[in-house]
Amino acid sequence: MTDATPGATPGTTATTGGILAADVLARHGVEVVFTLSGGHLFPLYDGCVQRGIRLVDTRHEQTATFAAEGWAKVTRGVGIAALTAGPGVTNGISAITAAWMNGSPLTVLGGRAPQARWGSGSLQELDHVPIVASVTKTASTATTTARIPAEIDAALRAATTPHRGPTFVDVPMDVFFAAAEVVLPEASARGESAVEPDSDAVAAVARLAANAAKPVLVVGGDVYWAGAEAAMCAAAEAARIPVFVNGLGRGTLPADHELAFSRARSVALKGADLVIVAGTPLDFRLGFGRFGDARVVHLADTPDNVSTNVALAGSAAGDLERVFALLADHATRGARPDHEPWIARLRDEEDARRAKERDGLEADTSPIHPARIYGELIPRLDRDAIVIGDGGDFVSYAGKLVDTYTPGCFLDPGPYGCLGMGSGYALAAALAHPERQVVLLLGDGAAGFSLMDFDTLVRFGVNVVAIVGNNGIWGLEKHPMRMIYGYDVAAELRPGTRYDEVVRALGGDGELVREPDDVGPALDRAFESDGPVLVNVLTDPADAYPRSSNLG
Ligand SMILES: Cc1ncc(C[n+]2csc(CCOP(=O)(O)OP(=O)(O)O)c2C)c(N)n1
Ligand SMILES: [Mg+2]
Repeated sequence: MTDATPGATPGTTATTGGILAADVLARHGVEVVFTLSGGHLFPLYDGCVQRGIRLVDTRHEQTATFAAEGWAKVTRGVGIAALTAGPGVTNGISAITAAWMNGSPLTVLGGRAPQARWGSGSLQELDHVPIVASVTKTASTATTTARIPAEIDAALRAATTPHRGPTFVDVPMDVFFAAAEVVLPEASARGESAVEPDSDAVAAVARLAANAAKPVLVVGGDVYWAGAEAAMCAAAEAARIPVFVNGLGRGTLPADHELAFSRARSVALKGADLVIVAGTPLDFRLGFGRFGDARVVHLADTPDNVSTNVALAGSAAGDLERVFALLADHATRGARPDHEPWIARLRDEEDARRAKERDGLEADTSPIHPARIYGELIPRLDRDAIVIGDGGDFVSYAGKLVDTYTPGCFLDPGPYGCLGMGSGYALAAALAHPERQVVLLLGDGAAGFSLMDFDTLVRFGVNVVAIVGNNGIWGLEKHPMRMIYGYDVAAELRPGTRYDEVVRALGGDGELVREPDDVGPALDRAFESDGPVLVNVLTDPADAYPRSSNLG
């Protein structure tokens, strides 16, 4: 070791692999690394301590990795998870896969058995790279200490370059502990690598929009990741196009904007003559891109992400902020049919459907109707409250009933649909935005995947209000199985389990609610309380969320 002086000036320096890794993270503005301890990672921990990067240690690598993805979702910066060799990395794979499907910028640093003895059967000796390769943009091993900065720098750049996604670097233990002299790479500015869209393609899309009488714009997560919400809003306003949001696109147009719609979605998508889908795949959430007789346009952040599911009337790929800026420019110049009758029709539909929701929101039946919980929660939410949904039917109600006004404020697992992301996302949201309300909605089934990580929420002293919709069943599986087979199996949980007492035992707070009128006061107490609180609401197991399909 030539120079491992704590606080040595970054630049040309001879220092340990762990400090080199931390230097690169710091240059990219990384403030927090989510992890769970393992000896393979000690040099990285030491580097983070030397360079002032906060280590947040969880109780499961799945939570650490979801927390890193959640950090990305609530900050739009890269999230970092450090996972120890072997089972540490494999425990993170569901969360890495979720980030892959969500296009979330995530870099996972893995420990790895020593290189010098590779093949001799060291503890936890596993080649992670081929295992994670199919769900990451890049996956590599830093084979020498001198390579660590370049490998991690490349991984961070790849993760944050559109189309964003997870990247992976593992570092053999002996390589991590050793020292090297390296010139550290310069960190790149955010968005530097965004691709300029083809202006002719955008002009063709603008012509389609200008000829449509009943257009609809569907906005997804890549608009959020691109920071393109203002440009999108300007384009929608200039072209007078009704907007629906999808996934992490929620909040890019505030729910109370005059062009924002949600409940009228099925009517709009069936009745439209043009559907422009921006920054989200034409997947099961969007009927695989088939919208009645409408022509379909796909706007994506890279050419590779333009859908091939359906014949498209038009498409454009590249920096979505630029795409919308160009569309707005075209819309302010040309003539177009009057969209106001179409907008008014959708507004009538929206209002009628909202009016029908009142019964559920105000239901005073016992056992409690899940919608009643939202009837109590919604008026207590700030405009920038971060709401996280981890569960089945209980969370489907939230997806429908909770309106989002601020970007990055409604977090669901995305198309991978992995239960168990809740505690990790909540941890990250509350650490990144300690001044905001963070509400974690949990099905009782979903709660079982990560309830132990309320210990982490307690240790880090974060304010999270968790609400369990406790129906004693895996509702989103039980009801559909009954419909198909006339009976169900493997769908029962124990009724009335005291998840609130689990959280109390871990050092947080919690209470049980059995009656509808007690929900509101319990939520008031939870929002006033310091640290994590779990409000365990016993709900009606007979209630099934009305849906047409859950498998896609
Ligand atoms: C990791 C994982 N395992 C299983 C599933 C399948 N699954 C989807 S919804 C659901 C039921 C969720 O039950 P709960 O959280 O209690 O919510 P409820 O539907 O009862 O409101 C299950 C098991 C999944 N999506 N993810
Ligand atoms: Mg349940």
